Amino acid sequence: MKKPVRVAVTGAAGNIGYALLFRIAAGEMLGKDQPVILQLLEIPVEKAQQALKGVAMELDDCAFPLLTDMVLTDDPKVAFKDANFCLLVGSKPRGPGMERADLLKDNGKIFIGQGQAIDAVAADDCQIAVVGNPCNTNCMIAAAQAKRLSRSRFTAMVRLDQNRAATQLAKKAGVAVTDVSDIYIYGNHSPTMFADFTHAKIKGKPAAAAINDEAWLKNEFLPRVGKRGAEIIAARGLSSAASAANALIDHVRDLNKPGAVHSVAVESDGFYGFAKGVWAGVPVKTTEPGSYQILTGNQMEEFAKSKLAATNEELVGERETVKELLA
Ligand code: NAX
Repeated sequence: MKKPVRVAVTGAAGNIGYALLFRIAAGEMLGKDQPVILQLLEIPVEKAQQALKGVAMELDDCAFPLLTDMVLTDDPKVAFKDANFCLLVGSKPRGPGMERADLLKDNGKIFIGQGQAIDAVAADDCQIAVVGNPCNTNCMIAAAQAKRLSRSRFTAMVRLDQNRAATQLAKKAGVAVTDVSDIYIYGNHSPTMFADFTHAKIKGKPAAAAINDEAWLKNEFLPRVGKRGAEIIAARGLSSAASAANALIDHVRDLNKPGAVHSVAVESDGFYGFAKGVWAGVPVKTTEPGSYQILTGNQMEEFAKSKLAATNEELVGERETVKELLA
């Protein structure tokens, strides 16, 4: 039996947490032979702590063979202690009348404290994945606190957008989702993201040729993927939770599978024209567990370049809004 790894999850009593923890404990993220210790963080509010206890009782009631222990806490330093994975899901939802800038600043503060705690107490090999929105900018804020850990270990999730894009292309072409490949997300996890259909393939051939409907790709596919979160909220009355949890499982699993090529938001060194230092979605190839090579070889046409410039502009604007949180 392998030694257990420690997986810290924030916002563990929330909607995504409820769809995520059981799959981690079942071995779907790190493998069916990898025991895990779940270290669960919730806010220091009675209702949230009670809900967390309820989730832990249900985890107990599953008798998962791989779940060797659980820690429930409201203290980030306890949650992140020796953690090999820190999955930062928890953040505040946008309240009534709240401006996006206020949300950015409010949630940003959470990620300063969590970034500091992770850098102080997490395991040396820790991998940090940020889901709480605005996830690219929150990831940048947390990573700014890293002194001991490498900033390359801080990633934000755009995998849900990749999965959404793959399904939309498959439906339009009338093929199985497994026939779609090479569809990657660039930029922000927001409606400005660019789901790069220009390099996507269907049954190994260019997707644009297989679909043969440029207007649909530009004017329907892109907005549908970009605004899918809002479409789910309108239909369900709640934001995407199971599909977000599933995407996080994919994100972490593929970051630990050498050879996997997938979309991840990582620190820009100027790739594809993104401003240096923002966290932008890009295709990466996992080299060894937790490490990756950024794939910079895709030639972009003018249309794609304009989309990349727009999503970069939004990321730069978000960085400007939170600049006092980056010091
Ligand atoms: P919920 O509101 O159901 O749960 C969030 C939980 O986080 C709550 O239980 C809350 O008490 C807790 N929390 C808040 N601040 C915390 C803190 N400082 N430390 C620990 N816990 C804290 O939201 P849920 O539906 O689970 O979504 C969580 C986050 O994921 C949101 O920010 C949401 O916008 C974001 N999403 C990101 C996606 C992505 O693709 N990157 C897609 C899905 C989702 O919209």
